Amino acid sequence: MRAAVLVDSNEALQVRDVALDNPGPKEVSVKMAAAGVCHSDWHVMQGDLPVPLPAILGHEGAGIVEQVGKDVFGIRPGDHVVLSWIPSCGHCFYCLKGRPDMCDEAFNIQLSGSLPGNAMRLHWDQGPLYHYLGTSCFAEQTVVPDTGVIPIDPSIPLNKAALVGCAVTTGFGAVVHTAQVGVGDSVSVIGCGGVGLNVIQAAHLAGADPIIAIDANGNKKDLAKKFGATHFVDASQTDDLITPVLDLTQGRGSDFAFEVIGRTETIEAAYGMVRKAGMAVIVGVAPPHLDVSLNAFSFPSQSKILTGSWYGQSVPAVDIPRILGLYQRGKLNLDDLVSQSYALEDINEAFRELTQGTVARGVIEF
Ligand code: PAD
Ligand code: ZN
Repeated sequence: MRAAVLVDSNEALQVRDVALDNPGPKEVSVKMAAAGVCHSDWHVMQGDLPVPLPAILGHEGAGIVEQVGKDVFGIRPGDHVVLSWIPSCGHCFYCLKGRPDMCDEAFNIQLSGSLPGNAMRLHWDQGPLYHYLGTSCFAEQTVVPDTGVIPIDPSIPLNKAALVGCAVTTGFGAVVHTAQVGVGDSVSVIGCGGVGLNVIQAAHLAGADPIIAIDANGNKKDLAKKFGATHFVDASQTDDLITPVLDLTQGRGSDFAFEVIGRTETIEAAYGMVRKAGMAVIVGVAPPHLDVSLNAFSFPSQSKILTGSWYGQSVPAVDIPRILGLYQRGKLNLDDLVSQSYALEDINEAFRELTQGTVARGVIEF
């Protein structure tokens, strides 16, 4: 089968022939239909997120089940599925605490580049070939843990469903689970890419107002407004992102701010633009060696909540069908998220357009 391999950081992806084993007892093989192009993969390509290489990237995918292992129940060949990049184990401390987003086993497979139990199902003629986030869906087929496939209604187009594997669930969950935004709350969102647009549309669905979208690419203004932003700040025109938010919130700052880029300056700005006792939610993934600088006195005196959100703090088996139901009933917009489709052979072009900020979401279609 064909797959996009990252051999080393700061290199282009190589579309190569690779081999795939049959699924193990608790694994599922999936014929991919579509895979979204997420900035997290780009972080890996830049060397900003350490994962074992060479690996097949891609973590935002949907497809059709081909084979299931002998101990898999409830998933059958032919099922349409979305992949989850947190295949939570269900029995670690965090899963039992109701926080599968923090699952220890899922973190371990992210670091080891394997499937649970150190299983390696990918092979090529150049030595080891690692899995990525338990998904590796920039490939015609993949093998994933059974906990990482979520069956969906087969009438939903798979190129739209794929985005619910990461961008939509991450943005939606940051608003609905992490921040719990309410009607009339003011929200600012720094970064209007595939994930940020979903923060905006979930905030709109939750009844937030105003919703202040901020992006350094002025082309994102129309998109942000289409997804529910009430105001847009062009960050290429100012270094001061805080004053425009204060101006739109009676000088207080917004109730919630979401950072959806992964840069230290914008994380600091998100904390700065939140009102006293408001909440800043960091969604963007910064390189692990970077630190941010925040005023120490402000912690007690302003009592802001600063938190992160990983995969939208979601329970994928519950949230992915929930989000797709909202799409089917016309409440969430997935159609305008898929702004560009590419063949697997054109995957480097898809990443080039991601970094230029010209797309809402690019999708590889198989
Ligand atoms: P994207 O490339 O589609 O969007 C990023 C947006 O940020 C673009 O619109 C840029 O124009 C804009 N931008 C970049 N730099 C600046 C700046 N200095 N000031 C203002 N705007 C700027 O990325 P994405 O939406 O796929 O991902 C965004 C981040 O979220 C990225 O760090 C990714 O790794 C992270 C992410 N986190 C999770 C999670 O679980 N927390 C999941 C998925 C992605
Ligand atoms: Zn992602």
